Amino acid sequence: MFMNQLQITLNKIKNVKIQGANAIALASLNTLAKYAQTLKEGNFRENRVKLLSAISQLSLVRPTEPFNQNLLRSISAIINQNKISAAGDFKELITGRCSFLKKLINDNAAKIAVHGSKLVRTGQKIFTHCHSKTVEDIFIKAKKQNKVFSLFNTETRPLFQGRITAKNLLEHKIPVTMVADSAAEFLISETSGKDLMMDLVILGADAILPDGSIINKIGSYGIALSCFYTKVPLYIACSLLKLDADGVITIELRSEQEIWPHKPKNLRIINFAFDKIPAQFITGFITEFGLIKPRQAFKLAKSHYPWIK
Ligand code: RUB
Repeated sequence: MFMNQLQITLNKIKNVKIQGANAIALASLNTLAKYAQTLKEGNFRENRVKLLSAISQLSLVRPTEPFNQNLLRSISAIINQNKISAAGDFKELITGRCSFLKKLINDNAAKIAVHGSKLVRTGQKIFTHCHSKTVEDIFIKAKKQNKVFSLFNTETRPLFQGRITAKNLLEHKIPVTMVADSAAEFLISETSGKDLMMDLVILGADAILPDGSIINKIGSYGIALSCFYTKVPLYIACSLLKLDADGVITIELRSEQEIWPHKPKNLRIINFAFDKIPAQFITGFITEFGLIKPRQAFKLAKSHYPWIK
């Protein structure tokens, strides 16, 4: 019965109905905690295999998500270290760890919102891309501090996550202007004119690499390049739990159908979900520990979260 619930979450994550690194990690932890409750007394080996298999499926459903993977890996490490046999103990262990990690995610997001809101000033034109809950929380926090600023964002094709950002921020009475993805670099540049040139760009991240570069929604590289060339500050808002300590990241390739459902037969389509922003283009990271330089991220993440692989 609950197998269905696991499958439902996996499908929602795969189909980007649940999207963004934070939401994916929270959905994984909620599902795993509920899944643990369905374990039956008796077969210790089977319970362990079931849990590890659920963790593995949740970890792999979006390959470019070290945040989700780091958190889930910490749970499989605990399962493997403990000599637990009773199903009741498994349930307690998994539920406890999932609650701890969910609290950590939410506490970190709240701290990032506070640190990030300090960068937002009245009168600014600020740009973002895709939908990042972390970035959205910064703008909502700044609005609650009575700062008056204008937000500009992209549609974020092919799945239009930019619409989620626009709708949510409009609900908080923040003025939003949307542009096509291909207009982003122009808008940020001086050529768009004084009234439209951006003052600040804040993006989210799916992964931090050991050299301080990051992985985020496809299109982020061009936006960062434009910021670098035009000298517009670019900040990345993300928890250091997004560190991919190996630095060997797979860029998720998604279905051709997302780009053109009934494409001509011989047309090849490559649908990259993410791209990479080199560290040199990034002004700073907005993290749970405050503003840091990209080169500081790896050491800081390892020292605060030694359990990251
Ligand atoms: C979402 C995306 C977001 C990051 C950060 O991509 O690239 O910027 O995941 O999000 P997708 P958050 O829509 O393909 O999941 O700050 O919410 O963790």
